[in-house]
Amino acid sequence: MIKGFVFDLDGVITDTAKYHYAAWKQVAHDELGIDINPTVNEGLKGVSRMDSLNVILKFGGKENAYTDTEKLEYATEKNDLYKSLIKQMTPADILPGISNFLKAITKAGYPMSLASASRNAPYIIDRLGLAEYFSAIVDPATLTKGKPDPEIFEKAADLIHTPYANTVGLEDAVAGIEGIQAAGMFAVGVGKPEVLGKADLLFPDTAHLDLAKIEAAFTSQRG
Ligand code: G16
Ligand code: MG
Repeated sequence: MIKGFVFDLDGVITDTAKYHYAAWKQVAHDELGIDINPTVNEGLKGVSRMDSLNVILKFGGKENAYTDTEKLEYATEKNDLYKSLIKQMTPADILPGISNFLKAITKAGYPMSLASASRNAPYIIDRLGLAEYFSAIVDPATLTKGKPDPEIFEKAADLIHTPYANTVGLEDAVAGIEGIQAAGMFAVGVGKPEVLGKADLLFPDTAHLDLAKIEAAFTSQRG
């Protein structure tokens, strides 16, 4: 039986990707002379801040052009810009269906925690007015590896004291689905079958998330 839920943030609860993209686009153009596009942006989703910078530098053929100190400066500049953009977020930025889905999970008595790679996650959850639903938020600064490693999902489940085999993870990215499954959890995907075909259960978008369907699929696959 299901004992708890762990959630990704970007792409599942809200769309922060557009703000990350706007901030990286500006820093990449102004500071690095690299023009990124939506395809590059896809590769930044769920990826940590410094790893995102490395993806951009690789795309621009400048992997070895900067010192660690310079890279830290650019990452900080991006984050300052990003923070100024997310200041405008409100509960209207919660993705469709998510508020009701979180309410249904709470009503059913399952604990929830957040498995986001973003160091800004607590601030965003607060801006969205969703703090009451999450018992815990993983601190990405404590992680040694990024998704698809299962570490972030294991920490999220540990924080709500649920055995991995009885924990459901929600994700919109392939690396996230892989991490959830590597932790032995039940992976619920939000997105297209061509991309997230490996998920244990897939919904086309957040508006279609349905707790009863998740419980039924979990029971039929795991008992
Ligand atoms: C999110 C975004 C990534 C971002 C990462 C780190 O991951 O998808 O694009 O680079 O967080 O964010 P920050 O710079 O705020 O620490 P997730 O795991 O919520 O999908
Ligand atoms: Mg995501």
